[in-house]
Amino acid sequence: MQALIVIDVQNDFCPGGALAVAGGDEIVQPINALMADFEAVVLTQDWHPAGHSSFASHHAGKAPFETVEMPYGTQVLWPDHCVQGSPGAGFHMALEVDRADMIVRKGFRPAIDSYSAFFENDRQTPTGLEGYLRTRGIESLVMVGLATDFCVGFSAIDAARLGFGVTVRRELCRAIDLDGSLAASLAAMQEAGVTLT
Ligand code: VGL
Ligand code: ZN
Repeated sequence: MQALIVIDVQNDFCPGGALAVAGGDEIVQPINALMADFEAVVLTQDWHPAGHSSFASHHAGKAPFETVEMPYGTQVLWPDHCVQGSPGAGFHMALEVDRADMIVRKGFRPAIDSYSAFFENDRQTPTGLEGYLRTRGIESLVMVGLATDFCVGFSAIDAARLGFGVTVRRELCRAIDLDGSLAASLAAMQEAGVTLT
């Protein structure tokens, strides 16, 4: 069984959003078209409380895209984005959300960020997605969405580490590309055994 995992196709990651990824909206229709080819469709939704610790605004003297040391490691600080219940946290209006079997929210704990759909940024706290996929008998995953070098990359690497077969459809992803983060993420995905198309 194969699942399509659609990562964070939300307004704040599309042009006009708080953490806009260039071309983020271009992938929506092709992702919709792909949904019919899969036995399961899962969407992820970045879902932060106001004042989240990954927001630069929460750290005095820090600007977006600077970093800070957290108990779990280095954290990039972001503009406020995907605040629970806000329009920016909503899915892109053209995304066929009704076709999803499952929607996984992540990043809702105030003190820890969560790029991956499987584990928060401590790489230990599970989101529950692994259990959902395994109990449905799903063994292989195709991943698409935003952003290639953060949430897609971390999700793909964790999924490979958990033993799922993982393909990332690069043409159906868009990247933030902060200080070489795209090249680093692609190399790490390849190293983890993720198939990149
Ligand atoms: C993401 C930065 C912060 C992503 C989410 O979806 O890639 N990036 N939160
Ligand atoms: Zn976020």
